[in-house]
Amino acid sequence: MKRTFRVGLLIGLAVAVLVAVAAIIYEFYDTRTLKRTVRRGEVLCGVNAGLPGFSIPDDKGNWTGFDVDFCRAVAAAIFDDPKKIKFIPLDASERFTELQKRKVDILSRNSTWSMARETRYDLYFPAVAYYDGQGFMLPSSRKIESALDLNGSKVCVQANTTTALNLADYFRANNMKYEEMKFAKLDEVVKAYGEGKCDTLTADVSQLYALRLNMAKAADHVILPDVISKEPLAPVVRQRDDDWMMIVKWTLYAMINAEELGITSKNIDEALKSKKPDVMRLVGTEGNYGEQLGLTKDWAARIIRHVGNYGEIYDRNIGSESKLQIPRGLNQLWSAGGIQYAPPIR
Ligand SMILES: N[C@@H](CCC(=O)N[C@@H](CS)C(=O)NCC(=O)O)C(=O)O
Repeated sequence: MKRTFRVGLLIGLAVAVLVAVAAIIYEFYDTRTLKRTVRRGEVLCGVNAGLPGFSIPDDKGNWTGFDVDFCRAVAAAIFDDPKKIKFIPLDASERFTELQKRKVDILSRNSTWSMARETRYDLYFPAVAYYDGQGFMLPSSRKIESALDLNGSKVCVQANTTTALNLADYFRANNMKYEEMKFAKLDEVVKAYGEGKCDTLTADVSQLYALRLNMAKAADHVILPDVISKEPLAPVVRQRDDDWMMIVKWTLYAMINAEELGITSKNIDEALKSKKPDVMRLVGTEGNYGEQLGLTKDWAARIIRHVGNYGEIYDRNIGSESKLQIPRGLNQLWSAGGIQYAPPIR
């Protein structure tokens, strides 16, 4: 009896160990982010550690911002709960490698879509969330009105960004000289500028708005009208992970289509009763588009209810209802003079 018991116990233990090892191996080798995310019960979202309007935590650790809301929308689509999410701050130098190493499921962090970033890191930028461009900020006391008058300037810039690359291109193309004051961390860039160690600070225009907001005397700094580059900011995922890429891409397109159709977080219940074919396809009362994504019929309705349409997210974080007051510009819908354009859901 005793011996049989011991053998049984040993077999039981061996099975338990095997199951545990198999689970670890499975978890490690399973590269399908959707499956891993659903199993884990939350989305791991890589964000900027602190960029007002885009991604910033308050003193209680509650994150807000345009990039933050995009990840919440993905969580809403999957879990019907925008809180099933963990935000992981990543700085400019580590963001792509951390995504590559699967530390996060998605990077939603003012990152410019460029060819080399897709090829070098095996990543994929599914769709443009925010059309930005690079600009210059400087003290208004300098009385400079054009970037072409910046010849001979000391320029503060952050390393490991497209910003540093464009800066070099711009001055070279215009036969101008500059002294690069490059720092690894954004705090250092801002500090150097604040201490007058450089004549101007360069970054994406949206970031200049955010940084100016934090300055002791915001009104003493101007952002020049010149935009010297294309910075299509987009969420980022890993290549060869198509189910996940499709969810990220169509989450953004669902929000843009919702704005175009006039569906908001406030009127979503009426939209669910609508008989308009394009509204019905978006909110899931006709067709099974969500199921084809591996989600439910009401995936887009969940996004709109919990987080809102593209315009709502824009306005409350960076637009007319926010402190930043960034005009919609290129990010207006194509039907209203901008270039935000989502393929149809059909
Ligand atoms: N869009 C550009 C710039 C993005 C970027 O990382 N900008 C810096 C300068 S404002 C930043 O967000 N730094 C914050 C950090 O590294 O934590 C890119 O993708 O390279």
